[in-house]
Amino acid sequence: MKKKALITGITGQDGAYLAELLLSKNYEVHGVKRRSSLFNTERIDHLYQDPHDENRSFIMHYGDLSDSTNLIRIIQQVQPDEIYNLGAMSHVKVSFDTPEYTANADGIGTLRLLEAIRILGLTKKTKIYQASTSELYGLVQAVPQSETTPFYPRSPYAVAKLYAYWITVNYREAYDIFACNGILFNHESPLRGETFVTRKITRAAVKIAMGLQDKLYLGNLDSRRDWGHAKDYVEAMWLILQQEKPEDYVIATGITTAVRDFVKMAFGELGIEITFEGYGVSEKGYVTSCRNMDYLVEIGKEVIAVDPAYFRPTEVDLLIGDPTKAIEKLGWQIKYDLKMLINDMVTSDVNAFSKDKMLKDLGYEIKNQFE
Ligand code: NDP
Ligand code: GDR
Repeated sequence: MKKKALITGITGQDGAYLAELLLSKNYEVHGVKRRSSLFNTERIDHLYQDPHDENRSFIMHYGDLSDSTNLIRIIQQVQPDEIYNLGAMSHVKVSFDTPEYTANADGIGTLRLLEAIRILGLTKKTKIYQASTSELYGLVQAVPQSETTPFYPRSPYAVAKLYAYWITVNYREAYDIFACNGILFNHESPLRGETFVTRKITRAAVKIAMGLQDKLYLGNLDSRRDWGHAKDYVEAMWLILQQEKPEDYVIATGITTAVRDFVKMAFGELGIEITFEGYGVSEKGYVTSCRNMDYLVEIGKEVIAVDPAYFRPTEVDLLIGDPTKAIEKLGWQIKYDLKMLINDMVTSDVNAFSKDKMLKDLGYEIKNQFE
């Protein structure tokens, strides 16, 4: 019998990589997908299997973390061995605009899944992974941050995830559910949403190099993040649920980098050198050299500027995780360093935008997108 996994947030970055991983391990994979007015399955379309195929192992269910009746019905029908709760309103800045919805989906959504397991009598059968986050650490208490570092959340998103973290621990202790938190630090990939800072930067660097965009506006260039590759991180999610005892784990690289340096590295991957001048909102980034003959960016051109619209009411300045427990207990391995991650993202964006560049060169108008 194949193991069955249910993934909420399957249409997101991590959902797509995790679905691929579990299918490669011969799981029957079920995903919860929200109804949207346009297709929202681009990241998993390559995994599609015809619903008329009786032996298919990739199955989608319409659903939403705000609807407990729907979650109970799906879990009853699927009877999963493992649930991965990756669904969330995951954008920290947007959570300040939609705090109540964020609390509902990210906080109470987790409770709804745990209650569904209990109501359906699956506490001995179904293991659950909760997508917890380094945002829980928020205002720096100590570094590097480990499983024992105190939390101090700094956004409606992080506060909602704090509830989800503790309700997961509580249901583990109260009802003996195999429920675990993965406290994952930032992880990125070519599938990363376009409004998170890394993907915003790699896309813009490529578009600027190709003459498709003039300038990139960013917020806080000083904040530091511990960035890893999503492919490595979904391996950790799976490992966490394969242990004998349910426990919580920090997943991180242990290396931190400022947003400003990520910008330099992304442009550097394209052979373009950027120098920053000025301070705070007046800081700007200029092109100081271009080694790649395919890209005709002007030397001295101002390509980076700060727009305070991207500042957060409360910021998380420094994240750096200590993955010792995961490495020692799970045998988790980090395969991508930051340079490899950036190379993967930039290469993918070069492929994606080469078509736009060709169309522009032929005289077609290229539409801009909201960022
Ligand atoms: P994404 O934003 O890429 O994906 C989020 C997923 O959740 C999407 O599939 C989205 O659906 C779905 N979703 C949103 N709201 C609901 C809802 N109300 N009901 C059901 N599904 C919903 O996030 P990531 O893949 O990057 O992250 C996965 C999880 O890990 C999230 O919970 C995130 O908070 C957490 N996390 C992420 C980290 C990171 O660095 N990436 C680090 C630590 C934690 P749709 O496609 O329709 O929008
Ligand atoms: P984060 O990721 O908030 O850490 O949450 P994001 O990429 O949005 O921001 C990282 C840092 O970059 C600064 N920044 C900008 N951020 C965005 N989005 N856009 C900008 O223009 C910009 N300029 C500077 C931010 O201020 C911040 O300091 C991510 C999400 O995936 C969460 O779901 C997850 O829990 C955490 O990572 C770990």
